[in-house]
Amino acid sequence: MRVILPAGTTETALIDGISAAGASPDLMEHTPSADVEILAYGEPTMAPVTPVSPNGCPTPAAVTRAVREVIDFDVSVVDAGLAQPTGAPTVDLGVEPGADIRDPVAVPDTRAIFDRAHAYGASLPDDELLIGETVPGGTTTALGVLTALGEPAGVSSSLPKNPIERKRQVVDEALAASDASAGSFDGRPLEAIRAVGDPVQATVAGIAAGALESGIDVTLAGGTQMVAVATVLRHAGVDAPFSIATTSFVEREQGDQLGEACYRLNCQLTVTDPGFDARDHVSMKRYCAGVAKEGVAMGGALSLVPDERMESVLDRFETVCGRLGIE
Ligand code: AAM
Repeated sequence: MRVILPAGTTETALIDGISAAGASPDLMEHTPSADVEILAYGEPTMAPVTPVSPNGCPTPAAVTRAVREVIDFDVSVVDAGLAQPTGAPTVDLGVEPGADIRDPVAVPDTRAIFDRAHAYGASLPDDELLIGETVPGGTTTALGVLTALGEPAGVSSSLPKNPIERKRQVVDEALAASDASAGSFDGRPLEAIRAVGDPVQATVAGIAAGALESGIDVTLAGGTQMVAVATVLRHAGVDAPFSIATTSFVEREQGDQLGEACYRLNCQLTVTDPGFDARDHVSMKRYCAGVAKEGVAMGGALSLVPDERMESVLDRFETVCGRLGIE
């Protein structure tokens, strides 16, 4: 099994109060670079920080890494618009950081990114792929693309209390800046990303489309950001079957909306509960309180764990947290 991790940035993350994928706005642009180092090496190497939420909850990369230390899988990181250097090996598809979606153009070269990602996905030798993401602000850009395409699915948040009204306001402004409105990009998914999306969406969608065309089994490992990518794929005319695998934390927040969206998009949904509530561990309690919820392919990685090995993953998560200097 290979996990592909497109990692990138959007200036949308800098909007006040929109994301907890970093301790502060100036640290947020390091989050994806650090996440991929944690996945590759077990701890940050070049990145100056371990990504934590403002209340100290560790990045989902720590969970995905814990799974990897128990059941082992291959990882390929794709630079999908990193704003800071990373010490992890990356695939270079020439992707630049995304602009604030309230600018007239958020991802100038969406079509070229999609095409290069498509060629990469189609070329992979694997039978099965899990494709994840790390892009702070990604649930806001997901709402942008969903709205632009007229898909009513909701979006989650790395914050325990989802700032959904603020996100809607930002998306309304973003659509206005592109002379667009809800649903006006129907059938034109790459133009939707160009206007109000982020470079990670273009990369994930391209890799998935290419891989599916080559007959590879694809699981999109993530929550509502992957619902946005699934919508892009369906609007792009991709009709092959694929799945979404996410965490119980996203499902708890989204309720029936998540399953309904997957049903509309004709994709299978797998939800995994890692059983964090059974442990007396500060970071696990924070996840149970709705901090972070998902990211860095966490839900997809957890879906690979046989029931009898989940306890070992939780033990390992405690070890990874200790290594990162987090409770
Ligand atoms: C990725 N790295 C993270 C993290 N994510 N480190 C700490 N917390 C997270 N939640 P939002 O739109 O609220 O910013 O949520 C999306 C981000 O949260 C993505 O980067 C996702 O991978 C996750």
